[in-house]
Amino acid sequence: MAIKILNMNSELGAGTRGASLGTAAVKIASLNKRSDYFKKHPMKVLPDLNDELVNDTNTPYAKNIEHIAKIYETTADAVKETIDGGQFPVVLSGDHSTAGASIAGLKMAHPDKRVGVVWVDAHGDLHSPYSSPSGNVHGMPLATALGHDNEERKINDIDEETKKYWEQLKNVGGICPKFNPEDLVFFGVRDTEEPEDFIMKKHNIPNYRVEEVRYRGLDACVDEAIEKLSDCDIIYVTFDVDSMDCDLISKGTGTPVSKGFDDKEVTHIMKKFIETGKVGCFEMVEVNPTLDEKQNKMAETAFDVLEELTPAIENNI
Ligand code: DIR
Ligand code: MN
Ligand code: MN
Ligand code: MN
Repeated sequence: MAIKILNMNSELGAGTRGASLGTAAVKIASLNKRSDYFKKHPMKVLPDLNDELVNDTNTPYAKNIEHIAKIYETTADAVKETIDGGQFPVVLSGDHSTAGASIAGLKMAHPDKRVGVVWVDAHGDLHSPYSSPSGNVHGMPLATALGHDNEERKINDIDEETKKYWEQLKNVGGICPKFNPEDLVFFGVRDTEEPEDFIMKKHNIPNYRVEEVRYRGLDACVDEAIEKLSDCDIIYVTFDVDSMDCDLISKGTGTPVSKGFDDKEVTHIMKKFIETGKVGCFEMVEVNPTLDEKQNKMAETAFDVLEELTPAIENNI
């Protein structure tokens, strides 16, 4: 299937600004590699609200949530329209908060289908405003899609405004939940907080850690995860670049974490899911070139991964 790139330069969900420059950095990487990737594939730039930030202290347990609620609508609609138009949405976003919107758009396009989610990330992104220690919404996209508040691990007494917008995030497209925790698999998660561990344990969500993948082998782990999602009709794959090892690759991402995958490993993992033919949306997030200590290495690596995965999408879906 032909891909369409949806570029949402969101950065309001991250703790550090600069993720909005991620896609531009990936584009620079492609040009430096003399690739015509961004000429060959149509790209729609979605309006971000980065300049409209007024007061992020209003809602400290979900910073900028009012703006992020608008970004959710825009992103979900764009994903749905792309699918309805017979194209495959590749979402290139800034911070990871948009992933909840992309899952919403996928579900809106396929309301009767069972959605599975493959989350390649150093983080669990399962927080709600009730449980988040940072108030950064990029740590919450899975909770919006799963429709959970994690009441059992409530630490924040959230205000009415946050509550209102949080309900909006969970109900984008008028569907809540978009998918169920039994249809979620993690790869590379290694930096979580207790409220997230609680959810992972409660629902027995598999997390293929870097050591396990290397010990058992990539194929054994991915085959098992594919089997786990075998009852799903359609799969969303998300690639947070901090799933990769920040010491090996680069620290050009908002929350770099050591001991992650290398670029070949993440590519192999995601390619195998794409080869099932069931993937309906792919997203790549959290490149932040302002934090890159190796010039533009994170964006270059992210571009390599994207370029490797694209023919798999075009040929298998
Ligand atoms: C942390 C970091 N768990 C938080 N989350 C990140 O702020 O909620 N997710 N970076 O990608
Ligand atoms: Mn993430
Ligand atoms: Mn992450
Ligand atoms: Mn953390």
